[in-house]
Amino acid sequence: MKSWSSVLLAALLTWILLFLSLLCHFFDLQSQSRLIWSKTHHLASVDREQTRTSNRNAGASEEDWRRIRADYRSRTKNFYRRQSLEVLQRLWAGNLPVGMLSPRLQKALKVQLNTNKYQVVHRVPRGGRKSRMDLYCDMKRSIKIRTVDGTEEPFSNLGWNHLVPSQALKDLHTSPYQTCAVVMSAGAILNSSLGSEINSHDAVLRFNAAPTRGFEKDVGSKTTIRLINSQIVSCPEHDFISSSLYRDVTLLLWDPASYSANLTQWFLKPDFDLFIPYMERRRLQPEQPFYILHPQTIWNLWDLIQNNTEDQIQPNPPSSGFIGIVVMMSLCHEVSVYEFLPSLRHTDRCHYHERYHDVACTLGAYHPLLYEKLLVQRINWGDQDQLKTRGKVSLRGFSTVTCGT
Ligand code: NCC
Repeated sequence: MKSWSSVLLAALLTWILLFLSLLCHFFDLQSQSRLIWSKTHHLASVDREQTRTSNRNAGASEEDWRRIRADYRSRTKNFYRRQSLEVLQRLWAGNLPVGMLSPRLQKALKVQLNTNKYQVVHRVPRGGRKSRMDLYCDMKRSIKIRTVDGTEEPFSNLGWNHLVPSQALKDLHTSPYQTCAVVMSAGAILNSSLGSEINSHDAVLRFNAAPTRGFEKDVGSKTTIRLINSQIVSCPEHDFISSSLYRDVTLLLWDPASYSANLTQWFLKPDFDLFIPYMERRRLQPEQPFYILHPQTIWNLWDLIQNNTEDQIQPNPPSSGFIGIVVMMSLCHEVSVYEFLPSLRHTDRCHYHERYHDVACTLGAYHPLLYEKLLVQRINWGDQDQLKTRGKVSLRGFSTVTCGT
């Protein structure tokens, strides 16, 4: 009797699951079909145009065919540009409700909202209407850029107070740098000719595996600090040990712990194993300034973004871009940020140094990148023309900001 009722219960559960998955599939198809419809519509119109052009060009020469192909390419590219121009204009103006995004991006953002890998304790979104100056003061008050200094468990027990550089990151340079540049790896920096302007700054921060060789005209050649995520030191394809990208610069490495984890829990279970490569590098090259960001700083920045955003943001760490901007605001008097807020050169090409296209690199899916950008837009002191034509945001360093108590 007991076994019959178990069989019945199992059958009932299977039916419910089947019904639910069909339902999900149906809704998924609906949003997908909207996207597919718009894409098909676009391709059909490109195709119709192409047929018309082909008919017109029957018997065309090889030269004509080259021109036709170039024309086709540019029309396909324009489709992306037209679609994202409105998003871009709203980003420049600091007014971008998530409902504006394409179904594909909205879906990615929602998926990322549903998984809470880092057990982030969600706060109620508080909204984003603080004045620019209040935002600066909020940032200055609440952000602490800390690095692992070997004084806390488990690192104190492992002798890390002798392993980490004896000079703190903020003391590497005797006083704050006057002007600093933060150079995003975005594809849109190609053809910018910003290289010499970037080189003119006292310190330049770059990210991960973004190269300068071969791209000097657009991104410059000076690198003072390289901010790297833990994939760089742990994934063999980045060749961390021998690549010249990671030599002769200050390295700042980060990896997210769970939101409320202590350092021992993080040490035992990092996202990617950063500790062994770090110890090895410190042993082999003790003269290179090399720091690990304290994971509390990462979530400190996440809290700041969430506390100043009306939507609930992805419960994942901020992108290296945002982390790097804030690090430089704590080390410099003035900070110029290039191609974080996309310029008119915007493109769905992910990086300037790779032929890989994905709009999520610019607007985010895993990282709360869109909200980071909206926040940076709100603290920009530069003018709209610099933003649109050069992709340049001008920020003040915290040491230049005077706030009440
Ligand atoms: O791509 P990534 O970032 O190295 O870029 C550095 C920062 O530049 C800003 N960016 C980049 C591209 C773009 N089109 N627009 C932008 O605004 C972002 O702020 C970004 O943070 C990262 O944040 O560390 C990230 O790293 C890569 C990857 O791990 C490294 O490049 C090493 O290969 C991540 N990609 C993957 O994991 C596949 C990316 O999500 C975030």
